[in-house]
Amino acid sequence: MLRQIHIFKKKKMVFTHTFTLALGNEELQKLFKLIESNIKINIGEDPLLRALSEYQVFHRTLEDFYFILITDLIDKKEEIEGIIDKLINKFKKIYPNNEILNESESKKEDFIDYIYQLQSDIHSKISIIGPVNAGKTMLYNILTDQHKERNIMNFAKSSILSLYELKFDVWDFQINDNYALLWSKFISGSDLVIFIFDISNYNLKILNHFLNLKKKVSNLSKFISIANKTDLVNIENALASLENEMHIPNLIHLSLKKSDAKAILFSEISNIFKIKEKLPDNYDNLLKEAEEIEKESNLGKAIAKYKELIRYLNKYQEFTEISKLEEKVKELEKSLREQVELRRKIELKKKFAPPTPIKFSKKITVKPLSKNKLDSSKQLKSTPSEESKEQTKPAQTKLRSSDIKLDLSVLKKTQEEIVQNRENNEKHPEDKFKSIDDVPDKAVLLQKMIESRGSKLSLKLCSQFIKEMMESLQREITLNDLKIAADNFISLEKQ
Ligand SMILES: Nc1nc2c(ncn2[C@@H]2O[C@H](COP(=O)(O)OP(=O)(O)OP(=O)(O)O)[C@@H](O)[C@H]2O)c(=O)[nH]1
Ligand SMILES: [Mg+2]
Repeated sequence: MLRQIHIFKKKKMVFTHTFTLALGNEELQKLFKLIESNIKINIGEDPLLRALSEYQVFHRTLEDFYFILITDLIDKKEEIEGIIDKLINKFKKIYPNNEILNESESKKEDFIDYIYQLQSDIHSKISIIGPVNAGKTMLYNILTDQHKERNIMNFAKSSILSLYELKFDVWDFQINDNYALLWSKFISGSDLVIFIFDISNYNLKILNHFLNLKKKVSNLSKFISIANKTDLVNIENALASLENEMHIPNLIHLSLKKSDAKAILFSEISNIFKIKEKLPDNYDNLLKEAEEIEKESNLGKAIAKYKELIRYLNKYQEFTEISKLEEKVKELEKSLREQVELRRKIELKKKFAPPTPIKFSKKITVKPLSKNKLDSSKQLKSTPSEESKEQTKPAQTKLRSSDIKLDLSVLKKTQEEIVQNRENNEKHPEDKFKSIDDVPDKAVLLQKMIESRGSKLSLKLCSQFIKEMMESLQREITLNDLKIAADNFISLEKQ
């Protein structure tokens, strides 16, 4: 049975249709990656992929396009190859420009009509087996419309079952013989085998014969067993005594003479094929809800809501809708990241202010540090301002010495890194200048220095920082100050 058709262009899914549920979105993306990395395989069963799931995967490339078909294990390779040929021919006819996404809806409808045609051309087969007089023909009549009934040679009849938008060929055996040799031919190639027997009158040996036949001839087919004519027995007792004798897989019980039989059968068949249900009506409301939240600019909540909808859509394998929402989530996540980044930069800018210890109103000279001379007492000299001299000289001196030590550890480390970088011949934009007087624009240089160290800071923040640094140091900035500032920024960002 043709379950799904997916078309990718480059890495993007440009068309998808699910007749019956098969691969979910994640499996599909994984599968596409595998196919993409192995494009030499043009068509056929890829043993690796086949082992991944209970389906067969067929794929073929056409220029930038990948056509991927998912079918049941029972489907024959030659038949699906024929289907892919037809599909690609139609595709080329409808989309001669090799473009599908921006084309009209009516073209898409034509294409979908055509793939439904292909689905019915495959003639997915349901065969009804069971002992003489079990109720097989009655079941066949309930399931099919018999208008387009055809004879399969002299041993079977076949007619169409329409289930949702899918079509199946149902076969009914015409020979009144439990052991007829033609049973094998009758069963072979079935997508589904329905085994029906009379629960009021059965023979264990004959039941076993049919179960074995199915296993032997068409092991990959799906299977439903029906204990029929429950109107003639006490069903609990009958099932209990059958259970004592043998186990019959996937067993349901009903009476074809009862009015609910048709509904039960349709539901069982839909379930076993995992026929795709239509999206429930409330989907539109759920989507509107998510869009409202997005309008309120509550990005986090909107993302969560859209992701919930994606999970919901996955259940119905509505891939086109899923990709739309995934795009939306990506967009929102990007905006959210930008917001967070902006907030972080603002926070970082606050942290990036000159170290507090050198902020108190003292003049601090930062002398160039050499690798070998990193003694704190020699590196920094602070000259108390007139104002602070008068006020709290002893306390401030005490505070200063410990704070300077703290600062020095940063300076020492940064200085070592600078020397190390030089030794490693790492080129930074500041290397071009001998002194700060040669620098045309300090803010631009600081920005470049930060960039050369692998990060970013806006020009506005750079010039604001230089201004604050000068105010705090109460002197002109040196090249070394800028290096320390840039390195300090990078180390803060890594925290
Ligand atoms: N009481 C009762 N009779 C049923 C039920 N289902 C089928 N029958 C009857 O069982 C008989 C056989 O039904 P068929 O549908 O012809 O059975 P079959 O398996 O096609 O039989 P052959 O083709 O002759 O092997 C008919 O008389 C049906 O009316 C049921 O649920 N309850
Ligand atoms: Mg019959």
